[in-house]
Amino acid sequence: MMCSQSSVDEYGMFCRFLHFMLSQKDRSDQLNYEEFMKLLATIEMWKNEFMKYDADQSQSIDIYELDQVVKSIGYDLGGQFLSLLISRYYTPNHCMAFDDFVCCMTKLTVILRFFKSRDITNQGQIAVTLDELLTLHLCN
Ligand SMILES: [Ca+2]
Repeated sequence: MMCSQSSVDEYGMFCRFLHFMLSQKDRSDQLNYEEFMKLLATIEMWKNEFMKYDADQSQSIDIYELDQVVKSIGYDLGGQFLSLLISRYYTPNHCMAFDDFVCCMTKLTVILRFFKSRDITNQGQIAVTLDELLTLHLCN
């Protein structure tokens, strides 16, 4: 099934990418040449990941394919979390286009990276201050 629409337009995706990249750097709200090239490389990397996990080459990620993607980054989807992802990133015809895939995976990657950096004992639990939680939320 082809994905006829996404929940994020191209401009929105680019803005989210820029925001993501800027939040990872010095917060100067500017991209230098090196950072811009890194942005392009990141988009290319996500494109390759999208094509890799789009097993049926439908140009969209279905729920089974999403499960494989998320497992590849170290997370096992639970039912409640899967429902949230579907409601947030899937179109009414149950597919996830490339731009939604990028937004979803970028957010998941940042959150998982944050969590793993705090889960030093690898117990699956961390303590987070309200300020850290709000910062994480606003930077994504
Ligand atoms: Ca597919």
